[in-house]
Amino acid sequence: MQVPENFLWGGAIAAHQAEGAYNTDGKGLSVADVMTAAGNFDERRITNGVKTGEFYPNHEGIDFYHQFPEDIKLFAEMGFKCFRTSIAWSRIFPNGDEEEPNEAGLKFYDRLFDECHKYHIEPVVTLSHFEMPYHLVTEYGGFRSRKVLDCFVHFAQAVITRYQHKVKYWLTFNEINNQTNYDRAFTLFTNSGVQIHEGENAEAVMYQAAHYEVVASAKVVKFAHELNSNLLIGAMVAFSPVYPATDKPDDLLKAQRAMQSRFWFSDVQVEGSYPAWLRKYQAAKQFNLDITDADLAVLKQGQVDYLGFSYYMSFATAARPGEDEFYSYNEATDLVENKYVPKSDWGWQVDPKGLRYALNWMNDRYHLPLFVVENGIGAIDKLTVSHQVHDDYRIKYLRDHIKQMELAINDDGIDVMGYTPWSAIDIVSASTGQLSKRYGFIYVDRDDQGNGSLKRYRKDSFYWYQKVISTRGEKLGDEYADDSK
Ligand code: P53
Repeated sequence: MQVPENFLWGGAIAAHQAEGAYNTDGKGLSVADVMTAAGNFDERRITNGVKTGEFYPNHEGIDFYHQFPEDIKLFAEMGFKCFRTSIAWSRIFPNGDEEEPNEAGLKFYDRLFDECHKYHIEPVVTLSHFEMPYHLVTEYGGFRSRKVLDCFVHFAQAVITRYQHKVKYWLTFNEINNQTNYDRAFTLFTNSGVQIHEGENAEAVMYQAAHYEVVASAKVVKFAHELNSNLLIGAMVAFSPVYPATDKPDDLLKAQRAMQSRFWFSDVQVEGSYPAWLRKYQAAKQFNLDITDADLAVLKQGQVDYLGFSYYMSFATAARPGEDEFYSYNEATDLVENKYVPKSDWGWQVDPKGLRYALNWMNDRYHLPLFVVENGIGAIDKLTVSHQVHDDYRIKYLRDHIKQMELAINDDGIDVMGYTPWSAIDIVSASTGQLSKRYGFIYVDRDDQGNGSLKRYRKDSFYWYQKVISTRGEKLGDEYADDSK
């Protein structure tokens, strides 16, 4: 089985997890710059500004800011057709609310995109990937404020205008639906710059922030379409499907509500309007949201061109005893284990067939081209004395997922634009801040405390992926055991 000729094979990272240089060339602090490192199962702490004596892994990242020419050369060696990264908002608008952009920040991305084009690698660019200017949090409370909607649109207009001839593929908000997990401080903070105060209803705050984001997204889509008809603007959701735990009708209704709760974001971004159930739900729960008729009109004018999504794992849920008629879904409390799928060392349920399900589910619902912009497994890698990394577990994970994607393309007839596994190179983990939770094809010599030479080494998966790309997905390495059957 192969994928089409023009398929965009590549790899993905995000600015804040790789670039480092957190205060270089006029960059302002971002939300990622005030988050400490954690372990496999605890949360990163969010400090009140940058504190001396704390370790902030994103401050140095993997120094991609300075080493990107060498890294892109390695991506080209693997045969990448595209490279997904994000623009660090606070390089361009250090505080987020300035009128004029920071030219030094803009120049950095000119150099980065030019370097990609040198090797015929198409940049795929996320506008907001967990790295909004920290000043927007302290001054306005992040996306709980309509002011921040305008700041984002201003930022997006500046960079889309500047790079329109270098970047064709854009994504607005990374994993905009992660905040369905509104009880987890990390998610609301990284997605929206929102911190919940004592006594506040986090679910209501999430719906308000996300509303401003979908309106901002629509404004950006409209702007880009009017600016240059070559541009393609996508939405981006985390696709963890939520399966019903059993065949009980109540579990099915619960799982359906879970899927509606996780995907109303893309429903709005694709359809240009809110699903009816959600407006009923928000009214019944008396969330009292600022959603105006003018906003609803804006949503209609900015429907996305394609849907990007991440796929790492699947979830399962069961109805609670005494569930009310809303089957309200709270991701922090309503997930159950799925005994049919194994877990990674970080507890993520590994389920390759869920990717084929994801592609079919979104194709049935949205009828838009789909782009797998993240997929991968975080694992501990060992560098041998001869600087090799035998990461057969990563090869197996990616191989099993690519197989399912190829079935979706070839047997189910789904339009998949490309595949950019997470991550092109080892970077700082978003949820834990660890470097030891590695995802890359390229090993970076750095540990969780920030020690190491930052030297890059090709892993076994590097050579494996090179072959996958050069055979258009035909040679997936059948010597690696397949227990997905
Ligand atoms: P890390 C939660 C669930 C699924 C994907 O994640 C997630 C998250 C938030 O961590 O994030 C995406 O590094 C995200 C990337 C992130 C990657 O998945 O926590 O878009 O920034 O690095 C992997 O193991």
